[in-house]
Amino acid sequence: MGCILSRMGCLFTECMTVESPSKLLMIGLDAAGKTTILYRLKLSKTVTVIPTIGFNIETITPGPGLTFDVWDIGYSEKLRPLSKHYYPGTQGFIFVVDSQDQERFSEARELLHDMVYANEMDANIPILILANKQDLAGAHDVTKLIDELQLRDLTQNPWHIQGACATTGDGLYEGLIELSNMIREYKKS
Ligand SMILES: Nc1nc2c(ncn2[C@@H]2O[C@H](COP(=O)(O)OP(=O)(O)OP(=O)(O)O)[C@@H](O)[C@H]2O)c(=O)[nH]1
Ligand SMILES: [Mg+2]
Repeated sequence: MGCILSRMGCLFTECMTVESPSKLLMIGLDAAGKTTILYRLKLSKTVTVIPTIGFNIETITPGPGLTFDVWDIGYSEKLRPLSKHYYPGTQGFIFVVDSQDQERFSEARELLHDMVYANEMDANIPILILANKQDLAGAHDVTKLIDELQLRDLTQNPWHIQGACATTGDGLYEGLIELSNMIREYKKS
């Protein structure tokens, strides 16, 4: 009897242990589309956005079994040195790049690599790179962006690059599935 009660107790505890959502930090240059992505995922529609001062936080559930707390950090030269304060507790990064904005690829690359090699960051945190604005003429595809952003140099962190369009939602779900799989492996390690 005691044994049965004890097993029931264990089952009860398991049922009550709900895994908390993974914290994702979303970073990228201004106008890359971070806030548009956040609200596309949250509300399934395109909202009119203005440049973000500070940050937005939303819990999103893009699919069954997928729940994330997403921190969308507005890009501003003034706020940039503060970014590291958002790192603690982060289990995954989303780096958003405007795939059409060739003139700023080197700036985007610098931001990404600075973030990855920041001392405060765990060396194994998975990164999803969203190659956003694929709907625009002249947008670079993921193969070109792997070179432009020098992703092969990111040898410590697992990463995945996904073409996306925030205004239609194309590619966002697929990217988050990959990120979720990488986070599962990361949590095991
Ligand atoms: N055509 C197109 N436009 C997009 C897409 N994603 C975002 N935009 C537009 O790009 C502009 C900037 O988007 P935001 O979401 O404000 O960019 P952000 O990265 O949050 O910028 P900051 O808050 O300044 O850091 C807006 O006019 C969006 O409508 C996309 O996939 N395709
Ligand atoms: Mg924004």
